[in-house]
Amino acid sequence: MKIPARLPSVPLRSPWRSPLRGPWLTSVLGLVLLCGIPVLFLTGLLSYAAYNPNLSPVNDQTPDKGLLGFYLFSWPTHPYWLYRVNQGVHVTLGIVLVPVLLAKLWSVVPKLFALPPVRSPGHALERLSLLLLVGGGIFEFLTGILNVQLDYIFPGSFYPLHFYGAWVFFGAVTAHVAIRLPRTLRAVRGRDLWAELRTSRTRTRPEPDDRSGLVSSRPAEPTMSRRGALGMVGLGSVALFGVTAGQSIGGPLRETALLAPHGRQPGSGPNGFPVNKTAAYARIRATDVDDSWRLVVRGRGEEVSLSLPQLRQLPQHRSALPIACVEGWSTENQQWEGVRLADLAKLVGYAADPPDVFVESVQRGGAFRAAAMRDNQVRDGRSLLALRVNGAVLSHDHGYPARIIVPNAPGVMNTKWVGRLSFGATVPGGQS
Ligand SMILES: Nc1nc2c(c(=O)[nH]1)N[C@H]1C(S)=C(S)[C@@H](COP(=O)(O)O)O[C@H]1N2
Ligand SMILES: [Mo]
Repeated sequence: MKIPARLPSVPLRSPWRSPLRGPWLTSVLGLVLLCGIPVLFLTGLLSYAAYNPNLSPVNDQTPDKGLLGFYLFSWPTHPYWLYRVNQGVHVTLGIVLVPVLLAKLWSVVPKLFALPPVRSPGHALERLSLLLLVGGGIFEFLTGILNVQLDYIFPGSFYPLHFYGAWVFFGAVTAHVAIRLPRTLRAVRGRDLWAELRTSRTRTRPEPDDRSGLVSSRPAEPTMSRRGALGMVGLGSVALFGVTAGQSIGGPLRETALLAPHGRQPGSGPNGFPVNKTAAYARIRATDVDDSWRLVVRGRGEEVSLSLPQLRQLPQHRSALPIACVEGWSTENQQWEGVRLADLAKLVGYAADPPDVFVESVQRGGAFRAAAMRDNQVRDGRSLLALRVNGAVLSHDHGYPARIIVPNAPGVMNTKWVGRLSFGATVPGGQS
């Protein structure tokens, strides 16, 4: 197509002039997102279930999640690595898809600002669904990334925002796919991907205008080929993968996780693995955890108080478990050693079937100072009140004198600087 040097003046001159925009490019990017977003949704729902949010209001304060929480189940303790993998996939995939999401938004931007804004009731409905789609997508990616980067700037807690947002976003995605999939597949088949990847910038032509609203009505000369555009997005994703995945995979790759806010160099020795909140950050005073420290265990009308030497007198057990945080970073297996939660339940009247437990830290304020665990987690022989790790006493930052470690549980359940365990009907508002 020959582009006239001067276009005749038209009432609305589209400011969107990239010759790359068109249904094919949008559809290719859309299909990549279509593969990734369901995985994000599924791993997100599992991650939420892993909190046992029905043990509210301690674990989660999402109001009226009843309907959306229909699928919740008692989070299992087997396999012990499931949460670690689930969260690694969720966070890494979410970050890797960011360039694809941005490119997709760029490719449809003429439609988002199309005029007139509303042409008919049907068109109004479509625009509203696009608002939920685009708004929901940006919201989910933004809250997720901010949380991973420990930027808790959003109002209220991350969990309800990200959880409700996920349903809105996924609902909009489902509707969008239902409406657009045939057109998308047609558009993708309309051009040969391999031919496109061999087309240089100078031979790049706009897609034929199919009234999709994506193709520019007055395209400029290409400054890059479609191959270049897709390559840029792909390289962006690969680069993000490279600087993120190490925080979940661990080992020598931990050093490569440049974007990880936590523990690229967690130090050496038995306690040399990443710390989330340090003792100083959690404002644990020396006097909170000195020789005056006691563990209070409550149960069936009984209460016992144990000093650290007394805890050491109880049978000690080992379990090799990772810490896996909701933020995607995790540690390799650490060798924990301490007292079984089930044995502590026995001390306060639960000889056979230990119940749920409510765990409180000596930490006075701040998030994560308490958590509730279900009976299946208490019953597992690998669930410990750990006193030692990798053959040494716990460091202050890892929760000295005692912390919880439970297989397959989110890191946040592994309360540090534990002060009190309440077994039984002590979970405030519990509805297990
Ligand atoms: N008392 C207390 N326990 C806590 C936390 C906390 O801030 N305070 N952080 C939790 C979170 S979110 C995680 S991921 C793990 C991290 O354990 P680590 O710092 O030993 O790696 O501890 C958990 N236990
Ligand atoms: Mo965490």
